[in-house]
Amino acid sequence: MERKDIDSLLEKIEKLTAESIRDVEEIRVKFLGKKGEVTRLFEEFRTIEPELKKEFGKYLNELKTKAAEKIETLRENFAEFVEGSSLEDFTKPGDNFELGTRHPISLVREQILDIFGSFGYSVALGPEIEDDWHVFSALNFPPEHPARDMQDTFFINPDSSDPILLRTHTSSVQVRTMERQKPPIRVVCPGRVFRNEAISARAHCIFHQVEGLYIDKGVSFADLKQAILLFVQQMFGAQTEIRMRPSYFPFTEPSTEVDISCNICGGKGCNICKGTGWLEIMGAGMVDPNVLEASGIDSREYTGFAFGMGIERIAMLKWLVNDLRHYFENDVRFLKEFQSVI
Ligand code: 2NL
Repeated sequence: MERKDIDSLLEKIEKLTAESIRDVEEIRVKFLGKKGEVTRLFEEFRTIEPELKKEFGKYLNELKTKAAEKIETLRENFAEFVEGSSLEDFTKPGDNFELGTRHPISLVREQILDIFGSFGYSVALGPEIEDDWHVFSALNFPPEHPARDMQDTFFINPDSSDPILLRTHTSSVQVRTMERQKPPIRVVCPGRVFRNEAISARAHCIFHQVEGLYIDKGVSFADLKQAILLFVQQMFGAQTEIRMRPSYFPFTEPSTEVDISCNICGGKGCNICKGTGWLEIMGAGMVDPNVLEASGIDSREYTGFAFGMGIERIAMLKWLVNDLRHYFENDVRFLKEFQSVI
């Protein structure tokens, strides 16, 4: 072996071109394979005189490195044909792609809106940033009501005499509907609401609500009761019963807290219903005449009912979610639980 053998082989390799990944593979075998030309020189190296070994060894190693680099460069031209490509092998199964899932809050919201939609209610939306009138005053909150306090409500401009705040319920949207539209009114108002609360498994400073409002001549508490019964039977199953307990809200009179029969234990008592057989799901009542009048509706001519529910709570009962924070953390392990629900 002489140096020029190595030089001419290197020159030959440097000039190589390839048309396809198969050419590259052939080149690799031809030069670096077991019986390749570079490999053969390495075998000849054993027979070389000892005093020349050092010099030739270095030279040969350089040849091998350069040849490998050249082949790698050729291969890169076809890189997209090598890895994960169907062009390489048409019989390969297709790539898996993951479908997204709908968030449980969206699923429940759509279901609630669909049910009330089938009763003839339309959907109304409104701003999350509101004024005092639409969130409190028009809803018959007295001036000193604790909800008006900074402790409970997020104010954008705490020092202003004309407060701007984050709505604490979507009733503000219903007030705007009443101001704009003459009865009969049938609306459901979904949306985010904000309360100044410490975050825990049971409370969050942001949550989602659906409120509903029905105003017409002669609307009675019996209508409220029937609307809610039909709603819960579609939402939680036809066997579901309701119970109404007296309650208080500034904007309704009379007011009630609505419970459904516990569909986990069938009413016998379990740890979900804390042994009572009943689960609280919403608040409701007959719209206070002051609220109708504040929005320009004649309370001698019209009556109405309203209700409000937290979507997180409904979703918790439906799917036994035990911590509110799951809804806000977007942990895919939680979200994937709802893949089959869509
Ligand atoms: C609850 C209770 C409720 C309403 C919301 C309402 C709206 C207007 C007039 C009168 Cl414009 N009432 N909304 C009535 C009763 C209860 O919500 O527990 N929500 C999560």
